[in-house]
Amino acid sequence: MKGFEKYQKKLQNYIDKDRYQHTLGVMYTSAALAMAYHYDVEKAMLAGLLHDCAKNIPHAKKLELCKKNHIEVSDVERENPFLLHAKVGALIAKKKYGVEDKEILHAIAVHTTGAPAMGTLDMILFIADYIEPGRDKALNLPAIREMAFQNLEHTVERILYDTLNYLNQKSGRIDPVTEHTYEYYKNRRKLIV
Ligand code: DGI
Ligand code: FE
Ligand code: FE
Repeated sequence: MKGFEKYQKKLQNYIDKDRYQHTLGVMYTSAALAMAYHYDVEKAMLAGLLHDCAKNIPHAKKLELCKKNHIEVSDVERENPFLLHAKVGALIAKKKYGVEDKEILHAIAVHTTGAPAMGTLDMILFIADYIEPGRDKALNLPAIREMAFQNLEHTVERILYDTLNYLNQKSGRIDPVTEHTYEYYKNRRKLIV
C-alpha cells in the first residue's frame, strides 16, 4: 500500500484526529466490502481514505469553492452546508490529491445523501461510512453490518430508512436527494422480489 502513504500524510494535515481514525475505519471497511463483492480493493480504499477530506473546510469556504467551480448548491445545501463536504470532497480529491478516477470521485460526491442508481463503489462507500468499526450511535448496527455483506442494495435502503427516521425525529432538514434515493431503492426491491 505504498502509494497510499502520501495521501495519508497529506490528509492528516487537513482533518482532525478523530476524523482521521473514522477515515481509516471507512478505508478498511470499504476494502472488506470490495473483497466480498469482487470490486477493485485499492480503488475502494482510496475512496474510503479521501471521502471526508473536505469535512474540516469552513462552511463559507465550501460555498465559495462551489461557486468558483460551478458546483450547483441547492436550497437545502445552502441551509445545511455540511452536506457540501461530499461534493466539495470530490473536487478536492481531484484538484489537491490528483485523483482522476471517475468512480472514486463520484462515490465521494454522493457519500452523504446517496443517489438513485448508484454504482458498486458508490454503495460500498455509502455503507462503509455507516458501519465502520468506530461507529456506535446508529440504530440496528449489528443487523446492518451483517446485511452489508449479503446485499448492497438492501443495505443502502435500510440505512436510508433509518437515516430518514433519525432526521425526522431531530427535525433535521431532509435533502430531497436522500428521500429520492430511499424511494428508488425501496421500489427496486419491490420490482425485483
Ligand atoms: O461525514 P460523516 O459524518 O462521516 O458521514 P456523512 O457524510 O454520511 O454524514 C452523516 C450525517 O449526514 C448524518 O448525521 C445524517 C446526515 N444526513 C444524511 N442525509 C441527510 C443528512 N442531513 C440532512 N440535514 N439532510 C439529509 O438529507
Ligand atoms: Fe461524510
Ligand atoms: Fe465519513
